[in-house]
Amino acid sequence: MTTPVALTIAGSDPSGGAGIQADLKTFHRFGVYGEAVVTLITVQNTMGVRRVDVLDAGLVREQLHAVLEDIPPGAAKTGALGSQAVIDAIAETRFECPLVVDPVMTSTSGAQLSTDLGRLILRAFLVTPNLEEAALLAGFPVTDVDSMRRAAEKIASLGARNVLIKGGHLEGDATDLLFNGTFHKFSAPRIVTKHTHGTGCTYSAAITAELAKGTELIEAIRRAKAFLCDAIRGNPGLGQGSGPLNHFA
Ligand code: PXL
Repeated sequence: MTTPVALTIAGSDPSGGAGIQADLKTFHRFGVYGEAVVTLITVQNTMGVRRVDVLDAGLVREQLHAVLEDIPPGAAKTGALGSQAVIDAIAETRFECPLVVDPVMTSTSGAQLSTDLGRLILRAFLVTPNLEEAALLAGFPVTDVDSMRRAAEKIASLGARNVLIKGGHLEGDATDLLFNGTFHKFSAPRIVTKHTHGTGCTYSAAITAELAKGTELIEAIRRAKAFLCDAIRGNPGLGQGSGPLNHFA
């Protein structure tokens, strides 16, 4: 058995709860060797994002090529990308593995973290928007399960092979909807806590880790969601704001 490898292409969160830090911790938790190409550096803590510096697209491209030519991953994911030039650099790269696009557009505190993701969605094996991101991609409000269905079909029509809309912000159970030609629902009881920093990153990283191990998509999502619930429930209560999850749950 060779060691499974996953790659994240995302921004740095120095507080360790989101971005590449969350992704690497999650890969490790799933027994997957993690690689990380940095796209931008944030200055932030659990109380908010204070600054975002996007790296030069050429520097991102060189990191990506260095990694891909030497230790090719079994699955890759993108997070915050920061500029159209960075998005283009990734879209122009040939991936020999499934690419999960987490269409991070703004941070919870409102900082702009990516722009137009169209070219990348065309390349995506899976896109994982939350309700707000699904609305931006689909072009209409996404506020209930019916509009989640319509948005998932619309985003699939933009070229994504599979679309997982995360309904965690709806009332009631946390229900996510996968569209891969047919619809599949993934539900879990809502956990009430303010400590949800990095939930989206952690979820898509867990799915990517399972894909890197060769797990088929529906089972990968099922395992990732079970882990996410444990990670939220077991949050260490760190920080003065919206704190991180327990990535080692
Ligand atoms: O969770 C979205 C996200 C992704 N990547 C980075 C972030 C955030 C939110 O704060 O800082 C680097």
